[in-house]
Amino acid sequence: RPELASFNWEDPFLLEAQLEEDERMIRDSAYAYAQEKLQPRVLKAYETETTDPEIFREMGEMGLLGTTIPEEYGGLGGNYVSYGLVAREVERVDSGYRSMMSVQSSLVMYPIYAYGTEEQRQKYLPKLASGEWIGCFGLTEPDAGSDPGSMKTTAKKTDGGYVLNGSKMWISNAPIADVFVVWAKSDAHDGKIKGFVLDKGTKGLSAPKIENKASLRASITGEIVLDNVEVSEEALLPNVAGLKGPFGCLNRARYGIAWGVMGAAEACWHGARQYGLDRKQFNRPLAQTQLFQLKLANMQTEITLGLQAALRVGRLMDEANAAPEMVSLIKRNNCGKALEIARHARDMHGGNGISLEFQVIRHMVNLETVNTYEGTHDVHALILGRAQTGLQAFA
Ligand code: TGC
Ligand code: FAD
Repeated sequence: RPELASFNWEDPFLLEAQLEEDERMIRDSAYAYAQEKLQPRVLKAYETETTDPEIFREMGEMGLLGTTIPEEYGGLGGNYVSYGLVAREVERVDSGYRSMMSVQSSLVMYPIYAYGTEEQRQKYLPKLASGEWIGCFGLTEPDAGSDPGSMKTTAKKTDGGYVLNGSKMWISNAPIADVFVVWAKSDAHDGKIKGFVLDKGTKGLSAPKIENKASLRASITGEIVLDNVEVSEEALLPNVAGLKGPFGCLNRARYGIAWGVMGAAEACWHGARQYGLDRKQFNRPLAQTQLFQLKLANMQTEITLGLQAALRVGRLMDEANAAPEMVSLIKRNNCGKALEIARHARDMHGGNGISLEFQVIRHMVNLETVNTYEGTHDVHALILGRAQTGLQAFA
């Protein structure tokens, strides 16, 4: 009879043992950076709704931007499992910080790398990898959120370039961005959606900040206004057309989110467990009550399953064998479960749970955004519904 293995409550399925040495090293440096540099400033950033651009420089120095981009362009040349592990550690502190990082890596560096010219790669990627430049990704519009195919932003062909008109809404990093990846319908490409890379300071391009967010307050969000913005042919991302351009980026960012939210959920779970051990009511620790333990068991179960699923999809991505629907499944499940876990953790902290000092309400409110952006919980259900019935339920 084999020896009975011991149970590690924090890592029930021994995820740690399923990682390679280099993956653990990248994870460890992300953990150290997030705990030492981000955790001490998150409360103030959240309270005052401010984003410190210096964070991009720090992340760049730590190699946390462009984890999967080849080293020749300043990236780390790591795999998708490493990228997921970084997202988990950063979001263990705050979803807003992970958002800053994943927009830069998956939504700005990736399209320039995958769809851009060699000149565009050389011009933008090293500075984005070092954090010297900050990037943003403009797909959503005031009247085109879940349905980006109905966007109104246009690119009209001129002699030697294009004129862009339109507006984008809810764009992470936009007010402090140096580089804008913007998607528009191009008359020179049969009205198909094309990507453009714009530089800050281009005439007619502005990015006003959206104030008073109750969620994701440590990550700055803005609009992008394009008022007769003239660009040369060099701004066009030539190697993709149609919605599959932005979706190719979203597949990667959504995958990272599936790992990231598990970090936020772990922070809430560990916080609730410790609170229950420390706090006594009715002459015993809260953690000694059946209801409290039931909630902890549910958290442990969902996080363990969610992380294992994210690792599985990461391994398939690294084999170039992951379907977008797999990403929808884990993005939807892990966001929904993390939000539920954060809400329970908030409740388990009682009155203290509404104080920002105890972290859980910040995670809870942040996760409302994460459950909505990059495809809402319900939109991913419709993607999965379509995949198994063959029937399109969007429109
Ligand atoms: P549909 O007909 O399904 O597809 C149109 C074309 O796109 C291709 N495609 C994909 N390609 C690669 N990966 C995917 N995941 C793809 N999904 C679709 C598809 O093959 C087709 O190609 P082609 O060549 O045949 O034209 O398009 P639809 O208009 O019916 O789409 C419906 C729906 C709901 C699936 C889609 O529009 C959707 O996913 N909506 C959600 C929108 C969204 O996720 N927006 C995210 C904005 S960015 C953001 O939120 C960043 S926050 C980041 C942060 O701060 O961390
Ligand atoms: P809507 O599409 O109007 O959806 C509203 C509700 O209707 C949702 O519950 C949705 O599930 C439901 N719904 C929609 N269609 C259907 C349907 N067919 N059937 C059933 N239910 C449906 N976008 C970017 O391009 N770049 C960014 O960097 C970015 N950052 C963001 C940062 C923050 C803080 C936030 C809040 C959003 C960000 N977004 C960004 C936008 C985000 O992707 C959109 O908010 C999201 O895709 C949803 O679009 P919407 O807000 O227009 O909601």
